[in-house]
Amino acid sequence: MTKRSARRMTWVGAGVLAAGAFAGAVLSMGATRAHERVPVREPERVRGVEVARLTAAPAVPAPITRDYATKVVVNLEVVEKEMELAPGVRYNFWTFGGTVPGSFIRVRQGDQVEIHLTNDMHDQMPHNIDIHAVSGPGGGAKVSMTMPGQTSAFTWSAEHPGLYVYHCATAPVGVHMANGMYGLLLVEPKEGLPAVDHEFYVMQGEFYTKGKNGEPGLQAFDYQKALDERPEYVVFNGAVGSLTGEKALQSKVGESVRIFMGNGGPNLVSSFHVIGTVLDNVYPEGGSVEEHDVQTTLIPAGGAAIVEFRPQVPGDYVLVDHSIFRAFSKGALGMLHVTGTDNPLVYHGGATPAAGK
Ligand SMILES: [Cu+2]
Repeated sequence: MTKRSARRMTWVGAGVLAAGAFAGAVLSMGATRAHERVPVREPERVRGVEVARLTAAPAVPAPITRDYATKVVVNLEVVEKEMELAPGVRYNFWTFGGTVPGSFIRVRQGDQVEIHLTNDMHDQMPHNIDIHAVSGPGGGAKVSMTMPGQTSAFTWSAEHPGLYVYHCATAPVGVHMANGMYGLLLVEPKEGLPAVDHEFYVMQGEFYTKGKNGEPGLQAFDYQKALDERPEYVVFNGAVGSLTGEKALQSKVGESVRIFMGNGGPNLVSSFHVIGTVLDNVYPEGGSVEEHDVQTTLIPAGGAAIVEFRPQVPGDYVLVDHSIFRAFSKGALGMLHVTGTDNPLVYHGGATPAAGK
């Protein structure tokens, strides 16, 4: 088995491994019945407790080094706040943790996750959370309905590894999501993800404003444009320019880069592409199967992908939704600025010196 396929096997997990195997294996207490076509999952015994360290995009919490399951307490606060959507354009965002996208949450497969959702006392609306990694009705939505000034809690077992979207699911759900209420939660496989030099958090979402793209001032939400799926803005990390100029992602030539890429929608799917490189590894839809040598990966609304690559020459690599008018006219554009020495054998301008001789 090659190193790469070995890595894939660990991430694929027992359930898919067993796809062709016979069903009906004997269950040992507390174990997962890996031989079932559809795995029978048993919650793990956990020990200890820790509070999750959350991060705002594009930062990602450090990889988990624990080799056992624990109880993880996640303290997440919903805040309605006015912020900049584009230069000169303001918007009243509804957020998880004060940012769009919401705080990045990182847990380990097997962990018991206790979500404490607080709704800021100055907020106007009730809010809740639906986490796509949760096994249970509504993904936690019903039991986390929280009025302003209140806190709710619920607990779930992180059984499936992968990268998951969470979002508000308070009616009207589309409005809460269109105002920025989404984020990513990573359930690391027990073996952890392979080490890389940089991990970044990027999430796409679109905004439906009364005023046309670029119209300055505080902009109200436009329900009809949302129904028609005609956004004025399609952005990464909550604003036009959130990943350009001084806010560009940074790496060096030869370093490996992993992007946890989500799509909050609420309507559009993303054709995610990095101009100037080929994606070495992609976990499509944030799941357990690994693909290689990918140019553009499709990320559904309410979905995610993990992508990895290693820039070989310096320069600016451009993250886009390759539905390209969104990138160059509506905001779905970010930069990875790569420094280091040129590598003319990989790429250079002009003809090959020996050519034509
Ligand atoms: Cu909400």
